[in-house]
Amino acid sequence: MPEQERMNMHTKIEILKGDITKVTVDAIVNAANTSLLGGGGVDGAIHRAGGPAILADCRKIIARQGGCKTGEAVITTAGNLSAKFVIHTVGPVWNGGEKNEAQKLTACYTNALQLAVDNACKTIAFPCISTGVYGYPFHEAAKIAVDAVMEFIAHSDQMDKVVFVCFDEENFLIYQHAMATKRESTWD
Ligand code: AR6
Repeated sequence: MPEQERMNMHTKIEILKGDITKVTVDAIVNAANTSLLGGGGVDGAIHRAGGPAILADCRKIIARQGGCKTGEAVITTAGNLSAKFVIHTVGPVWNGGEKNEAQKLTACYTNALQLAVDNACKTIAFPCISTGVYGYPFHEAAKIAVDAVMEFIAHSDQMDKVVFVCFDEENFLIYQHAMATKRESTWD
C-alpha cells in the first residue's frame, strides 16, 4: 500500500500567531527548563496565566523525579488556563548543532504528543520550543517541529488537532513555509 494511504488523514494542523495561553486546547505545551521551577518567555507566561497550581504540581514532580531531562516531557494541571493540562518539555540549548540538538528537539515534540495521547487529549498547542532564550535557529527548529508532528500523526489518529503557536511574525511565516514544503514533499 502506498505510504499516503496508510497515513492518518484525520488530524488537523493549524499555525496561529499570538499568545499560547489564550488558545483553547486540551493541552498547552510549555518550553520549560530542567528545574521545572519556571522562568521567562513562554514558561513565565504560562505560569502567570495558569496561577500557582501549576508550580505546585511541578514541585510534586520534582520531589518524585528531580525535574525533567532535555527532550523529555511531564504533565501538570493547567490551573486557571482553559486547557486541561500543561505539558512541560525541555528543549535543547542551541550549541552549534553538534550536540544532538535536533534529536532532542524532535523528542520534545514526540514525547509531548505521546503524553497528550496517554491523557486522552484530543487537541494540543505547541510554542516554538527552544527558539527564544535557548537560541535554536528558527528555520531548523520549524522543520523539526513540523517533521516530528507529521511523523507522529502519520502513525496515530488519536489527536484531532495540533496547533503551532508562533509568538512573532517571523516564526509564523517560517512555519507556514515549513508546513507547505512538508505537504508538497509528502503528497507529491
Ligand atoms: N505564547 C507563545 N509563544 C511565546 C510566548 C507566549 N506567550 N512567549 C514567548 N513565546 P522561550 P526556549 C515564544 O525563550 O527558547 C524560559 O526561561 C518565543 O518568542 O520561552 O525554549 C524557560 O524557563 C519563542 O519563539 O523558550 C527556559 O529556561 C518561543 O516561545 C528557557 O526559557 C520559545 O522561547 C527555554 O528557552
